Formats: sequence, structure tokens, C-alpha cells
Amino acid sequence: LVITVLSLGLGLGLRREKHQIKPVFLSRCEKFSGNNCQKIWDAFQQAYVNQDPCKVPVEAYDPLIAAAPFKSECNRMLFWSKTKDVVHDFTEKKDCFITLEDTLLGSVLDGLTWCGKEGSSDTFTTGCPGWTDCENNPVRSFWNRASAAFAEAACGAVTVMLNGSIATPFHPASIFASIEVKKLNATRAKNLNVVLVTDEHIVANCTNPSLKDLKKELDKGIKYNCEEVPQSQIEACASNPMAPCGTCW
Ligand code: C8R
Repeated sequence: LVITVLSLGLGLGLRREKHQIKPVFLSRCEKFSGNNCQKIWDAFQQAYVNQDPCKVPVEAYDPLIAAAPFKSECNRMLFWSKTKDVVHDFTEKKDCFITLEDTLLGSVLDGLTWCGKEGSSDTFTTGCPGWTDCENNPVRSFWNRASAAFAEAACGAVTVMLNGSIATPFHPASIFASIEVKKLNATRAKNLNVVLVTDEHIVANCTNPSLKDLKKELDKGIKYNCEEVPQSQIEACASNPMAPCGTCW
């Protein structure tokens, strides 16, 4: 019995440990040198602890963004919508582009779920509202706030990988359409290069109506360009260490 109780307790403890967000946050954060990760954690937590998890506004993360601001990486910033896997396969293999997940805050929080509760100073990772359960949930407000700050920092030629296998590659409800495009500023960003990633089933090409909307929504002065690129070509480029960034596909 003693052994059973002990191993049960240990099992539960380990399981609880697995769901703890703070050690994950800190260890991912420490990979970026020159930061005070405890201070960044504190700024993160204050956004949502002790609050109704459906009432966390995007501004709640302002102190977090201030604690770990985005650097402008001219000509290297890459946005995406519905192309996460191909984009990160590419950025992992080749040092050409910076996505939000390559920054401290993006990499620390990628794939995580968190929320608080009124009357508690804890962080929870289960029982949190889903993306569409309520608009002002802690995870959605974070990505909205971080995406806005990341897009505001964009300069020079900006690239976005969109999905040519869906009917509306530039979807109004996406973060790219609803937040990032609106934050691209012509005094900083000079070009928007759309890479429409296609597979055997091309559903949308560069003449897609949603892309006309994208072009129209751009701040005047930002030059628009669109190219259709097969996913296989992007993968081949990612796997070729000799291929230069500019003329990779
Ligand atoms: N961005 C948004 N959402 C992000 C994200 C990110 O960097 N990183 C993660 N893990 N997520 P989508 P979109 C999660 O619909 O809406 C930035 C969020 O939990 O394919 O246009 C990034 O800079 C969210 O549920 O794309 C990029 O340019 C989905 O992934 C756009 O916004 C959003 O995936 C992508 O947002």
C-alpha cells in the first residue's frame, strides 16, 4: 500500500510537473541570452493572473512586450497564415527569415495554453477557454498583441507565406489579415512579397479575389508582389545548404 500510495503521489506529481508552464517558459527563455527571464515571466503573468480568463484585453500584454521588445530585422521578416508547418520547416533549416516564433516571446509561448482564475495567483494550463470560446482569452490576446508589435517592427521587404490550397488564402478572420497587414507602415516596410504555397491541388492562385483585397488594404507606398511556389520547391530550397536566400525558389 505504501508503495502504491507513493508511486501514485509521484505519478501525479510528475504529471502536474509536466503541465507547469513556468519551467517551460524559463528554460525556453534562457536560450536567448542577455535577458532577465524572471522579470519577463513576471510581466507575462501580470497580464492574466487573478482575472476572469474571458476578460483579458490585448493591452494587458503591453508590459510584456515592453519587457521583451521585437528587434527590426529589415528584409528578413516572414509572416504566415495557414502555412505554419512549411514555414517553420523552412526557417529551422535555413537562416533566411525571422518569424514571430524565432523571437523570444514567440518561441517561449509557441504551442502553450495558459490562463488565470479570479481569486488565485496561479497559472493554469487546463480548463482554459479555447481560441473561439471568448474573444478576450489570455492566449488569443497574447498572439494578437505580439503579432501587432511584430508587424509594427517590420521594415524593408516583408514576406508572407499564404496557403494556395484553400479558397481564401487571405482570410479576414486570420491574425495576418486582421492585425498584421494593418500594422505594416510604408515609412518602414517597402515591399510585401506574397509567396502563395501550392501543392498538387491548387485551389487559389495569385489572381484570387482575397489577394486583391490584400493589395487594396496595404498602406499606400508598399509595393505588392505575388508568386505561386510549389511546396516541394520550398522544401528543396530548405534542404539545400548552398542555396542563397534571395534566389532560393
Ligand atoms: N502568429 C499568430 N498565431 C500564432 C503564432 C504567430 O506567430 N504562433 C502561434 N503558435 N500561433 P493561422 P494567422 C497560433 O490561422 O491567424 C502571427 C495561434 O494560437 O494559420 O493568420 C504570425 O506572425 C493561432 O491559433 O494564422 C503570423 O504571421 C494560430 O497559431 C500570423 O500571426 C494562428 O494560425 C499567423 O496568424
